[in-house]
Amino acid sequence: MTQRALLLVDIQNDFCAGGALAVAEGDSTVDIANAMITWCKTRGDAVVASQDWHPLHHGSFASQHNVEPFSTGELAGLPQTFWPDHCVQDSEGAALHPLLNQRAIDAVFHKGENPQIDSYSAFFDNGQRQQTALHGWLQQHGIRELVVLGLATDYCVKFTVLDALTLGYDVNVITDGCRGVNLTAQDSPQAFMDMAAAGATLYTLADWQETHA
Ligand code: VGL
Ligand code: ZN
Repeated sequence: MTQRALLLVDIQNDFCAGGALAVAEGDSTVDIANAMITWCKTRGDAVVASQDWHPLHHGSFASQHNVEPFSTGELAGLPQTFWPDHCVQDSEGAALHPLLNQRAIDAVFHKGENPQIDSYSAFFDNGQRQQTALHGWLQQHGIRELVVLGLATDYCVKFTVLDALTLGYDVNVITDGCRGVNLTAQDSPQAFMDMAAAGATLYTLADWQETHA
């Protein structure tokens, strides 16, 4: 059997209720994440997580440009949505959700540390210029298959999944373990379609458990 890892994307306070960039029902990803963690640990799969981890004056923050949050512009020569200040390094908002079973996580990978460029994918920044340590870690552990869930469907989950496919991983997405920002209503359904079209296999938690008994 190929080595597999569960990849938990950005299940952080700022993307959950009361957070700076709260995603509707963001907290509801936690129970699904914990169920998958238990499932994976039982089988000896690795469990890793990404964490959006911005310096105080990150260029993706609307506050840095004196523009309204959720307005659009350019950063590092790329189209950029400017976000409320969120996931500032070492802040409470950047912490992983307190109910997430963090003891089970084997390694955490930070992204978005370079103030000049945003980083949705857990593998690369948005310009594909620099890489996080995630791919190297997975390679070192012989991992070829990923199960992905987390926040947000239409940003970090989507770009993480697309990069993972490009890097050659077999990628499964647990759809009910994801929630989206949905700046427009169709963004999350569209993101799931984009991931599937690129080669990801979509499951609900129940589907996954039934088909992988
Ligand atoms: C994310 C917007 C800005 C995410 C991170 O985790 O999906 N979205 N930073
Ligand atoms: Zn961010």
